[in-house]
Amino acid sequence: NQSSSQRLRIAIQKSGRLSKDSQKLLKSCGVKFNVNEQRLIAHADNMPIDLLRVRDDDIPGLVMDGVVDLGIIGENVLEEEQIERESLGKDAAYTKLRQLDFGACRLSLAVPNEFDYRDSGSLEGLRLATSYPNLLRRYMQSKGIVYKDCMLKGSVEVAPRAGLADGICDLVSTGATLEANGLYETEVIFKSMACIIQSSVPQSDAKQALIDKILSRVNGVIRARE
Ligand code: PRT
Ligand code: ZN
Repeated sequence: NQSSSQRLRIAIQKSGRLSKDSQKLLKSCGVKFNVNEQRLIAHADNMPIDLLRVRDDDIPGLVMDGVVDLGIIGENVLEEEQIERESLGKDAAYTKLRQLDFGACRLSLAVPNEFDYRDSGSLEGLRLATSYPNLLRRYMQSKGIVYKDCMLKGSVEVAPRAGLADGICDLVSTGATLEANGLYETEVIFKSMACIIQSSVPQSDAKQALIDKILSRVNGVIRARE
């Protein structure tokens, strides 16, 4: 059919925190390509590989639906999409080939500096702003804490000051954003790195051989950088 390709399809973030490192990794593996900022697809010159440049949020679903063969994505976004799909009874299968050496961050609970926080029980009945409602729900359920959601795709860190929420659950790397917004981190609920994942759809021998070659080169590149 038209949408299944002989060429290996790899989804990477178009622009954002993972895009440069994703491109650099593939180039270090010997995949030669030039990205045109206007274009969705970049064709490799020296291997039967097409790069699909998309929003990071779309990558797990593209892999789980078998639309692309491989994806490079943050474990936070991957896990969030997996829980979401499982709760809707949608296909959520994939294989994690390996964790990568970039994209480190953590999903944490944070509250205003003046909040008297003892443990996660201090959040009982309160409202929490987040872009990761599924990861937050799984964590709070494991602690037996009932809370209220405030779903925000952006500006999560300003929600308490704006009176929209009592606390937040957001990604943190240096902690500078929390500090700038008068918040402090109370609990890490998920630690994340970028990873490379493969679709669970069976591959032709030729495509699987190419995936194995890419993966062994990724292993070599990361070992050399350690
Ligand atoms: O446009 P698109 O949807 O593709 O991109 P996006 O805006 O959704 O994602 P992007 O590019 O911001 O992040 C992509 C991925 O990078 C995330 O899903 C994480 O896996 C990873 N990552 C690593 C981070 C951070 N570090 C990070 N610090 N993603 C976001 N942040 C943000 C965080 O949300 C907060 O606003 O940076 C701020 C906190 O940083 P510090 O250093 O101040 O603590
Ligand atoms: Zn995104």
